[in-house]
Amino acid sequence: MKGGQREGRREKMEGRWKLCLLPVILGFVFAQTSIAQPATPDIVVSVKFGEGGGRGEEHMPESLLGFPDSTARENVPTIDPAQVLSLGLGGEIILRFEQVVIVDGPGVDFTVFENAFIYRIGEKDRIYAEPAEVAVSRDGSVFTPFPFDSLSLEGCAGITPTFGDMDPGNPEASGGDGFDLAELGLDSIRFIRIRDVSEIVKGNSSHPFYDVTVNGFDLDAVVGIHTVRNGFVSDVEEDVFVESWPYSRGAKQLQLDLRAQ
Ligand SMILES: [Ca+2]
Ligand SMILES: [Ca+2]
Repeated sequence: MKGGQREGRREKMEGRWKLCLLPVILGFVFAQTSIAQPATPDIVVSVKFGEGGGRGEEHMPESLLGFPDSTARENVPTIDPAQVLSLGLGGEIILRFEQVVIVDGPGVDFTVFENAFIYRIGEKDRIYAEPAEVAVSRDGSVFTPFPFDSLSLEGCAGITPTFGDMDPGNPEASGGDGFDLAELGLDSIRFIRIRDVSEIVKGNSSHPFYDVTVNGFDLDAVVGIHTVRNGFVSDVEEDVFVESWPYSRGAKQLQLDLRAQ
């Protein structure tokens, strides 16, 4: 075999080896960057209560930064103030994921748990819904809302009961309302804003979900399903809220850690 041919064959073999290794390398990178365990938010960035809101305020942020209340069932809503926070009519809350970023994976990327429940009038089952618009953001200032239907409430949070005895990381089983970033064309987000829109139900006695006692969204939990640990998504904007985080798990320590970096 001539030197040139041998050289050519060696390059070809190396090329094949590299091709063989490619899936292994890609698999490793994939395993490193995704998919982390289901994750919950780390920080309540801000809360604005609407009329009738504020119940459970003394238990936040802890009440909102874990998995949903394990005792919640489809006809036994969570009313424990240590588990849910009432936003009130038109109230709003912004949550931040600090340790992970939520990314667009197949299907639902995060689930919002309220205390919607099923009740019976005559022979008919009805859902007691206190709906909210859900919006997401990468940087904490520009939010993109998920569209919703004001009659069917499809696209809102606060319409599907919670199955607290099921895996909160499995949207098929957990209940709650799931949101898919692909619907907005976004690949990753860090902030979730939940804004009560119960007025569209309460203010219209012919609305399919009308109930005179509706008084605003009650947040139990938010769970990120597709998440990536911090540092693996470099293009997510850092925020400007460090100085003003009012409610977070170990807020002070987190600020010190970040400043030290
Ligand atoms: Ca809770
Ligand atoms: Ca998705």
